[in-house]
Amino acid sequence: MTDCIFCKIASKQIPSKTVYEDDDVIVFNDINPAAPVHLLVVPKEHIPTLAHCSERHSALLGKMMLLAPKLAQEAGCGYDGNEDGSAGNGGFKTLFNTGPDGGQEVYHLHLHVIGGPKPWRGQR
Ligand code: DGP
Repeated sequence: MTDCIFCKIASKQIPSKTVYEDDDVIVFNDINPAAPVHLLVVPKEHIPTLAHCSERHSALLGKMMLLAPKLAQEAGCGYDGNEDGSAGNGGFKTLFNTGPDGGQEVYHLHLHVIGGPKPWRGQR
């Protein structure tokens, strides 16, 4: 979409601090980070919101979610809990804001990956 800021970042018309990219997604640092680590996982396809996703987006959404712990680990805020999930340190939030009441500002689907030592600004 010509007027979409994240489409422009994905097509390199606007620069960003990219930390990961493949054929389907680009991941870059949020311009206004809420925490020491604040990544945005963005599909290259223009999809306005999570509410616009359908069955055909299942693999893409799965890829986005599964990238989160890997990228968090690389960024230094992975979760190192035991096999059963207990007794670990570190960790991160994953967040899709959807629509005005969901706090969405950019209408191109994106997954926030937010982490690092607390306290953070905003705690969102
Ligand atoms: P949301 O409220 O979920 O739509 O979050 C949009 C996020 O996108 C917000 O945290 C700031 C970030 N953002 C907006 N414009 C740009 C930009 O041009 N570059 C980068 N890196 N991030 C942006």
